[in-house]
Amino acid sequence: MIFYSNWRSLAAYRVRVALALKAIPHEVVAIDMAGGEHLGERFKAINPQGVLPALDDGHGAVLFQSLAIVEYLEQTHPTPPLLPADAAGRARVRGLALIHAADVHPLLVPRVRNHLQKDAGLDDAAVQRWLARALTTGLDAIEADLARSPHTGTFCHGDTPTLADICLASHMLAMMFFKVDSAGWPTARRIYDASQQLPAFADSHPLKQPGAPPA
Ligand SMILES: N[C@@H](CCC(=O)N[C@@H](CS)C(=O)NCC(=O)O)C(=O)O
Repeated sequence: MIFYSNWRSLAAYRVRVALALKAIPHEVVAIDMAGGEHLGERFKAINPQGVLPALDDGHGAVLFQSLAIVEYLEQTHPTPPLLPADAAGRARVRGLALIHAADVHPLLVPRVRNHLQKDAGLDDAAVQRWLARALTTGLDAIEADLARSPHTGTFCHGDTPTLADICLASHMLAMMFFKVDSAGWPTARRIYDASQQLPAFADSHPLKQPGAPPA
């Protein structure tokens, strides 16, 4: 497998954690997002959307969209499972994951931030308000469900990590990247801290990847 990644990409992070949890051997190809390599013809021949990540499965399929890739890994490498066995549990885990991956993260990505600054003329403070609002309203919803559900355990759904924990960690890392304090969401914070005790999460941290700045 070839994993097209970038140290800072949160979507790539989600796939990196899934690969690590499932201990799937792969080669990493780092794409220079800051230098615009993802927008060049060579990478667009791999992922026509020009975004990270992408995964070449080594059997003729080139996959894109982090959650689609994680679902592929789940089906091809079912152990350990990242989705619960029951339908309601799977829907809850996917729902929690999608609050971040479908509704919040798309508001934070470089092309949207660039558009807000360069085309819409927002200054740094206004962009920061945009980012903080997206992150905190999303985390409000995640926290409310985590706090009310009897299925919440050490992790978002039970005592083993699922796709929801991968996306929660991605959300909390975005809070850190954009300097939004996460102290007001205690269940989410507790679960994020638990995930960081696992090497698959800790070793996948963006700042631990090749090309990342020292801190
Ligand atoms: N929904 C996509 C998001 C992909 C995405 O936007 N990736 C970001 C990095 S986290 C990217 O490549 N952005 C490039 C840009 O915005 O120019 C996924 O989950 O894979």
